[in-house]
Amino acid sequence: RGQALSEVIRLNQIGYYPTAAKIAVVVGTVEGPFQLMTSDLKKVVFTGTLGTARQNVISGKTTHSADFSTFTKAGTYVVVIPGLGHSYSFAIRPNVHRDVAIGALKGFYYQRASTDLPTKFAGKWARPAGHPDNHVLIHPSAASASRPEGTTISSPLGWYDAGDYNKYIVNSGITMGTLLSLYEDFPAYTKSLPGNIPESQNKLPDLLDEVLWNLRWMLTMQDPADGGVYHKLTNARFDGMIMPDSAVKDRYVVQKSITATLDFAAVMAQASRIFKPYNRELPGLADSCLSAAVNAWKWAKANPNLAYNQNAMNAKIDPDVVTGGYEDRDASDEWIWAAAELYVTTNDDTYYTAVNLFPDDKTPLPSWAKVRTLAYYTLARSAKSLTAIGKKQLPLVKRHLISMADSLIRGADKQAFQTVMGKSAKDFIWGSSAEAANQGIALLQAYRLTDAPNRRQYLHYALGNLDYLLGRNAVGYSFVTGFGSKPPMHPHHRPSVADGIDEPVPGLLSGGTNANAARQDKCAGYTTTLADEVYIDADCSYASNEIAINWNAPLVYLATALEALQSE
Ligand code: 9MR
Repeated sequence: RGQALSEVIRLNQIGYYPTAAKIAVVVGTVEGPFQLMTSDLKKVVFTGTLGTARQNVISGKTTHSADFSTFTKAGTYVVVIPGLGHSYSFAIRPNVHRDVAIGALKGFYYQRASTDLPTKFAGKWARPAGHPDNHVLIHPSAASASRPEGTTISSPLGWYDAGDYNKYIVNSGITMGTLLSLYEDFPAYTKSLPGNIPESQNKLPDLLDEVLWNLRWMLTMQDPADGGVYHKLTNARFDGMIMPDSAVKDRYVVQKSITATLDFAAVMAQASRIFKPYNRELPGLADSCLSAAVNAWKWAKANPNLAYNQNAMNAKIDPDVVTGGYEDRDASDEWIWAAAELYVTTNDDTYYTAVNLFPDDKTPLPSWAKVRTLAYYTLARSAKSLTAIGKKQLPLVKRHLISMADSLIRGADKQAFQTVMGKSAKDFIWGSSAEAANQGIALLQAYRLTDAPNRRQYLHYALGNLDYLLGRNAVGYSFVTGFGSKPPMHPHHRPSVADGIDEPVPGLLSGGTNANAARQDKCAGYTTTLADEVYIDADCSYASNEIAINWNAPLVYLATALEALQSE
């Protein structure tokens, strides 16, 4: 029929569940009929009419939706707009996001430090080990009586944070919290997720094996002398675009910080209750995690004002460290998260009452710097096992979850792509893809843990944000490497750039559209300043096209949770 590919038809490039909503969006002023055809363009299987115009409040552009939700037959299809062309092909079938869920989890394997990735598990992205991290220097900022400047510690394993090779405790915090919560929320489904990792044959679920790789590193970042946790393990400056085994500069642990120590306490407390049933496989681990958490909490109480301030540190101390800062002057939310995790794991009310868990009626969307709401997820999820004091305030916790979910879905139907993501230009920050994924998680928490009248809408819009990530968005990319017809091919990710293989390492979520990216990374090639369109698939674009563990984790959560819930 002479139809050409039209990139203005935006949809989930992976596909749709048979019984769920199925929406494509056309950017432009086209009206009239649309068709669903088999992907060979031979047969029309469904005809509909494009929806009424929606106005994109960010760009001013007009969009129309093609809603084929009532069509449920499994197969591979394209959306066709007569006169305009056809979309990328996509599937309608059960389990349609399972490969994305598995792939995004596998993304963590590719980020492993201190180990080679053999072909058996890494395919063509096999590579030798980098960063043994067994002789890590105590940076002068971290020097203490038992660990003076210039001495070394061993701090191997862990995941590389992002496109760079450093390991940051703060960012590991929310990443681990998200993956551990996925396990707590969907244990049965999660146990069935195959990792194809070296540990796949052992008795642990692969998700927990992957988490263990980073947990074991985190444990080494605590100073046994006082319980404080070093803010990060890092080079003094970023490496060039080289492979891990070529990146051999000195590694340091820098000063302890309040945010790193509290995030560590939260993760260790949560890990302790999750690994407890695996004491036979991992003797003593759960106990070690709990004492690590308790010691970190004690250090935090004694050092509440030790924020990490890289410029101030560099002004006083050499060598200067200029890698990722993860600076956060406000630790009030880290206190709340750590207190909640310690309380739930120990049932000790003193943690619950140690800080004001509900300082105001806000429920901030989780990010590396804002972890308060992770506490509410944990309290709501643990409802049945809370002590009296926690049970009493459960209605308040649920009100927080519902008010967040309601404010997320408010007006989403009018949004140009009918997604919660992108209602406002404020969504398009550094790592906006994780905003979309974390909005999805917030909606799923309110869906699962409350009986809100809108809860089915929460589920609907959580799936809508996965559609966003996989292509129904203002730039037409699927933001996950290796998934979809138009994924990032040039992420800011050192192994993907340096390995000589055309395809980037798969299963990694690009940070995505970022209104301020051009000013932040000064990469050449940005063509627009429209907030929802500032994205380039270029490896110099670390502000719009890097990958990071705290972005991948909510993708793993969202894709896995939606798979687990697909029949609801
Ligand atoms: O994700 C971080 C983002 O919120 C910040 O705005 C940005 C600038 O400070 O840093 C991002 O984190 C980067 C980290 O500092 C170093 N590793 C790569 C991370 C992703 O770009």
